[in-house]
Amino acid sequence: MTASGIDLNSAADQLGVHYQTAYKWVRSGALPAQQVQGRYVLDPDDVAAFAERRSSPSPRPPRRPRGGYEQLRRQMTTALTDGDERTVRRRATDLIASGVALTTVTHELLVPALLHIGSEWHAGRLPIWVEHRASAIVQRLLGEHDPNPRGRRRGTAMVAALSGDHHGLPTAMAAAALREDNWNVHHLGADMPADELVRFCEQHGVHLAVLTVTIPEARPLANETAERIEELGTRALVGQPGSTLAELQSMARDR
Ligand code: B12
Repeated sequence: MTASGIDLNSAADQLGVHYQTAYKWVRSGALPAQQVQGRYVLDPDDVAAFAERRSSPSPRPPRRPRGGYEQLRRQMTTALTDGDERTVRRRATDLIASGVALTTVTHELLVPALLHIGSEWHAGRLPIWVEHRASAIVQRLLGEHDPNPRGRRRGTAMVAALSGDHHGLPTAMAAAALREDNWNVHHLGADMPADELVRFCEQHGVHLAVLTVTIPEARPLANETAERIEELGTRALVGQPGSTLAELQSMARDR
């Protein structure tokens, strides 16, 4: 510590990094510092502001593939329908590696493909195993790219669908979207008994309960369970088919 500021060693300690890392930030201009008699001196306010910037979640820039999503959407739908897992993985992994958020890949490509497969199955044009195979591919993909962003967590969330609703995939999508938005998430999947869910929230310091609904029969129980969870003082959100992951992220952030 000097009279007018702190030295680089103290700044590195405050930032929780090695001296060399802090030195690199100073050299690159990211961390402001002055040289006084051959030594770096840093303003404590600059160090605190830098620490704040580092700990706050950095939303990914909304990148778009050059040709937009339309063509990719068609390719993804065909690949998922055909069970061509290699193409599905390659397309998704390339996008994610180029900076596109997993939530965007899910919303722009995977959700439309699943909606298409669901309606083709409903119309009798696709057998049920196509739906099962596509679900399994998407499930693996989401697991493989499970987000773990930098920055402080917003709080602890729980995501589940209630007993009778076997659609686990939308719960996995919601869990991934919340993780990508810096929530610590307990993903309990589908077909969860209401009493267990309420008890879980009570015992695990859950700040936000997210109940996914995919079939209309599941809605009354989801609403009733959300009320029970709210009575514990925990916020509860209930989704519905067609509600988006961006809506979920924004509702979750609202206090
Ligand atoms: C895959 C699938 C299955 C798989 C599920 C596998 C799995 N692991 O999830 C299996 C084969 C098990 C299955 C079973 C059945 N299915 Co199904 N299934 C589908 C399919 C193709 C995709 C489901 C999905 O992942 N949806 C997620 C995305 C694609 O859609 P979404 O609903 O908009 O979800 C978003 C929101 O939920 C949001 N979200 C999630 N949580 C939250 C929370 C908040 C707060 C917010 C804001 C947003 C949010 O995130 C999602 C992504 O954006 C749909 C087609 C469809 N239209 O959805 C049919 C569909 C849902 N199934 C249907 C049916 C009928 C069934 C069965 C009854 C079939 C049968 N006779 O056995 C059973 C039901 C079993 C049960 N009791 O639940 C119907 C439902 C019709 C209806 N309105 O009731 C659909 C719509 C197909 C159709 N077109 O007819 N299914």
